[in-house]
Amino acid sequence: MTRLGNDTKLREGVEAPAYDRDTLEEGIVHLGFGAFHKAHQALYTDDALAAEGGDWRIHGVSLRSSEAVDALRPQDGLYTLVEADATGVSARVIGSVGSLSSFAHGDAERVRAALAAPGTRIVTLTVTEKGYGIDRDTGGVDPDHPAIAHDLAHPDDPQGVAGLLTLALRQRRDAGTPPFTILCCDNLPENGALVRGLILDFGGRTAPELRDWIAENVAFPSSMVDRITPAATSELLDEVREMIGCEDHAPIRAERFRQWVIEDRFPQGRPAWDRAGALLVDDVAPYEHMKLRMLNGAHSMLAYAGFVGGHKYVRDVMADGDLAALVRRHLKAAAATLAPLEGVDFATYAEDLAARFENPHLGHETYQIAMDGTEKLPQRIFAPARDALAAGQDLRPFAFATAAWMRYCTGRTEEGEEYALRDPREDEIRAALEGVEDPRAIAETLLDLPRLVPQELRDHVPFREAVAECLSLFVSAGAAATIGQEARRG
Ligand code: CS2
Repeated sequence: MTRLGNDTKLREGVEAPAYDRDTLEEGIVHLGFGAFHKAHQALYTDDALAAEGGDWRIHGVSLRSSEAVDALRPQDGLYTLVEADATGVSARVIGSVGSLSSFAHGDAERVRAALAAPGTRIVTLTVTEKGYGIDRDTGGVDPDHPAIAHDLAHPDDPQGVAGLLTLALRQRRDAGTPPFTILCCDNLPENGALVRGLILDFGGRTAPELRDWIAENVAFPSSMVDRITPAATSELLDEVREMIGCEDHAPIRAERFRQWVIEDRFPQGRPAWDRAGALLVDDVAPYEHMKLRMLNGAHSMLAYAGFVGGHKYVRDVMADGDLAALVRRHLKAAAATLAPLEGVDFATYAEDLAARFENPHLGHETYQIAMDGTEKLPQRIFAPARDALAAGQDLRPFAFATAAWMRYCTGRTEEGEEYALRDPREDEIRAALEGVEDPRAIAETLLDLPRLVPQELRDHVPFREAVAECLSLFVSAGAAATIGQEARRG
């Protein structure tokens, strides 16, 4: 069977790019090319190109692994996006991606050239929370982060996001080329400002005269991104072959729902993302808080409680009545910490989220969401918990979520099987818990890990007590009994 590419004929009914790909140049470099980008920003860009054209095709860059890029190169950048909701699935082929580079596998020069090219007017980023190397306490660089440490020592031969962007901005300034706009698409609060702080600090350390120029000339709009995108599986390849009538080695499957709220600040222009359904606004922060605290907060809670409770997929969690009730409880508690947002009813948003989590056509693994907890919990669980504490609201749902994470951190299933925590601080967590058996002591140890739980929460005895109580029950009675008891508590 032929492989997907410029000249393949697709099965009837499969939507294909509705524009002439060859006539449109590239204008975006995307760092962190992978599943989420393919299911989200590349799709919005595909729709924007169909609506309005423009030289906005994407140069996809994978920073570390080369898998995603290797699979797509022989397909002229074309891949299938399968979209699934409760009513079923449909397939479309996305054409917005043009060139592809694998930074760590021979393409470093190419990536640098693309970042310096005048035609590149936007750099989008999905490098995950841990990819940046931000010290969340200072807002600047974390000098111990491997990529930051490397790039501070070798600013002319960078490997990480901060180093690469700073070098490219320096080259552009020296060449008189206007800077690109940097658009962060990771699940971080006020993500534009966060990345700006990182780059300004990095720039200040490596090229002080550049710092002011960046501060004055580079735009860092924030954005809230949303689309549930499970990691691709090998079954997807078979399914897609059937659906489109040819081989595709790089398909991706996501829920049908999608949302993108973008701060409209693009001095060098942007694709017609608004015509693709994105919401362009002045202030993204309220949307970010809603999504991070409600969707992602509930996701993390259900991932830890679900994983230790033996549920492989999010949809299985939602089929467990007790845990589904706790998901709804969590959504409500998270919503209570939010300032009102015009045009959005948080109760409706919560019900829609529960329905999305129930999606029977999506195999979203709890273990996937459980990854990188120390990078995710601060904005998903601890920030709303701190606000709930300040407002005198119930802290119990946040304490339960924290305890579920701690139970996960013990690294062993109820059947005694060991698993990797898949957290950048995994070694530190394991070392801290070495020989600590008593659940109360485990709770104390993890609550007091440096740079994790905000001081106000650590100082709040009832919060500590609730976490320790939930964790003790997880350890002594097991996940099912703990979840059942917690659900009855309401
Ligand atoms: C999830 C997110 O893996 C995770 O941590 O919570 O990837 C989530 O699926 C997306 O943010 C949905 O937009």
